[in-house]
Amino acid sequence: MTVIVTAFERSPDRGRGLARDMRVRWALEEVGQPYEVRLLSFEAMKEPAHLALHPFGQIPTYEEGDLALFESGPIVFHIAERHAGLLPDDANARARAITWMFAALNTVEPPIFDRDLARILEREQPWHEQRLRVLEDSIRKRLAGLSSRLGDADWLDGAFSAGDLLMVTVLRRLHGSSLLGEHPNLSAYVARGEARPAYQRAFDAQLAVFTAASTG
Ligand code: GTB
Repeated sequence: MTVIVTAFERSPDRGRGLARDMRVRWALEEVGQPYEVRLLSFEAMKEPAHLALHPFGQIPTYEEGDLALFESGPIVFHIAERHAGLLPDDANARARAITWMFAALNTVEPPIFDRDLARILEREQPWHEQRLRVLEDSIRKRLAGLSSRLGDADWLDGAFSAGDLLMVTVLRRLHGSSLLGEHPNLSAYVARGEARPAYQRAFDAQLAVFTAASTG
């Protein structure tokens, strides 16, 4: 059955793979599931046809036959549950991998995403610097906990899992800031994720969309 994922027609990240379709593409590549992409303009995302798939008018969505999902976390979870390769078979190890998926999205991503938003939307505010410091303190606390848990392991809990996949996509947003560099083991962890062939196929696919939109 054909899987269809939605993505930005023209991603504001200019092909850096920071939009959340990237994690869905990566998961599909990891499990060897082919997919098609429906590209959407910002206007099309708010039209009834897309709102029927996504109540908040965002990307990504996932369609597979008569199943339609929104939210990158549950989409990656669905892919990981249906195909081998992203969740361990052992029940306890599986529960721990799922815990890391939630930790990436609920605990680590919020201050990282808020910092990016603040840098874009609140730059002119008189309290901008103060807010940035608060968010960066919060990120530092999360990274310290994560770094100490990861230690010198390759992945968060044994073999690479959907928990690592989500965590790496979250940490990638810190590229270009010194925050990640404060923890060499986390920088190496992100680099390890990005070196995976499935990651590279997903990255190249989303970059090709941006390149085509820029040259077309
Ligand atoms: N919680 C949802 C999920 O995980 O799927 C969040 C989905 C979401 O934020 N989607 C964004 C979107 O559709 C794109 S990914 N925004 C359009 C809108 O809300 O109208 C967020 C994103 C946007 C831009 C960049 N960037 O330019 O770097 C990175 C990430």
